[in-house]
Formats: sequence, structure tokens, C-alpha cells
Amino acid sequence: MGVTFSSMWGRLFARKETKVLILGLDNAGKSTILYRITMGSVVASAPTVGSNHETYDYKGVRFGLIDIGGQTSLRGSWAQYFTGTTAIILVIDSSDAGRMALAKSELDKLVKHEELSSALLLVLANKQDLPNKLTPAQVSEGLGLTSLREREWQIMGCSALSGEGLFEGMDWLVGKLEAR
Ligand SMILES: Nc1nc2c(ncn2[C@@H]2O[C@H](COP(=O)(O)OP(=O)(O)OP(=O)(O)O)[C@@H](O)[C@H]2O)c(=O)[nH]1
Ligand SMILES: [Mg+2]
Repeated sequence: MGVTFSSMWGRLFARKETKVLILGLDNAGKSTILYRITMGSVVASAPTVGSNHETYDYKGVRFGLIDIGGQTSLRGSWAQYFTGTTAIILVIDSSDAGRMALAKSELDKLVKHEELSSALLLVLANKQDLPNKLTPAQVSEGLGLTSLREREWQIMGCSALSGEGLFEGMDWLVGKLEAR
């Protein structure tokens, strides 16, 4: 307990941010998730043009969370943010089965990118509150997660509106960071 406590504070005071990119198609719920986590509430937001940056201290880790716009015209600029990335949170709209193949093609590009080769991958199957949603297992299948090689990944169902599942995802990240 004492060791955990002091290492927690040691990391906090070191003030080094763990860089996490929040990526995914437009309308997936990235910005809603960012503000649900950091502000604890649902903030109405317009489609993101550019990016939103928030620093967030959680369980001894100082996260630098960067939420980037997911519209088609903006996806080409994601790579500008890749340097020094520790983890990717890939947000999926679980009610958008029609664009799962497109989401998979974006994921395939991410995992091939050299600068992200050691990045942790947390997939959030968002909008689980909607009746017509795919389950996390179905989203996992649609994205082909089980065929990812040499990648530490996890998928969680969540709802940015209720907050359900978001902190389980953050806990997975913290656990993986502690093990590194
Ligand atoms: N029902 C439901 N709606 C959600 C959820 N999360 C986000 N939304 C809604 O989905 C819409 C898009 O959310 P954003 O957070 O702006 O999406 P984004 O991924 O940041 O989109 P871009 O900035 O364009 O890339 C908004 O109307 C949100 O209220 C959720 O968990 N459940
Ligand atoms: Mg946004």
C-alpha cells in the first residue's frame, strides 16, 4: 500500500504526461467521452475541427488526452499527432454497423504505423445505451481485433451519456502502464 501510494505521487509530481490519442470516425462520441471523463458531465459539442487537449490525473497517472476530429477530411492529419503516443483510445459508434468496415480500415492504418508500434490500444464500443447497438463482441469481430499481432489491446462497452464503462477502460490503461 505504502509503495503504491508513494509511486503514485512520484509519478504525479514528475509531471510527465502520458500521451493518449482519442481517435475514431466522426460522430463516434470522442469529444463526449473526453469531457465525460475530465469534467464528469456531458457537454454538448459540435463536430471537432482540429483537436481538443485535456490534462487529467487518474490513479497516479497524468494523462494528456488529445481528441482529434474524425471527419473524412481530417483523418489524414491524425498522423501529425502520433509522435510520443503511449496509448490510443479508439472510439466506435456501436450503433453504426454500416461504417464498421470503414472503422476497421482506419484501425488497420493505425496499427501499421511505425510511431504507434508500441502503443496500447483501448477500443471503446460506445453508445451501448442505444437499442440497435452491436455488442462489444460484435464490434471486436467487425474490427478483427483477435487477429492483431503483438499488440496489447482491450475492448470495453461504454456509454458516454451514462458514463458506464469509461473508467473500466481507464483502469485497464493504468494497469498496463504500471506493468510496463
Ligand atoms: N446515445 C448516445 N449518444 C452519444 C454517446 N456518445 C456520444 N453521443 C452523441 O453522438 C454525437 C457525436 O458525439 P461527439 O462526441 O461530438 O462525436 P465525435 O467523435 O467527437 O465526432 P467528431 O468530432 O466529428 O469526430 C453527439 O450527438 C453525442 O451526444 C453515447 O454513448 N450514447
Ligand atoms: Mg469531436
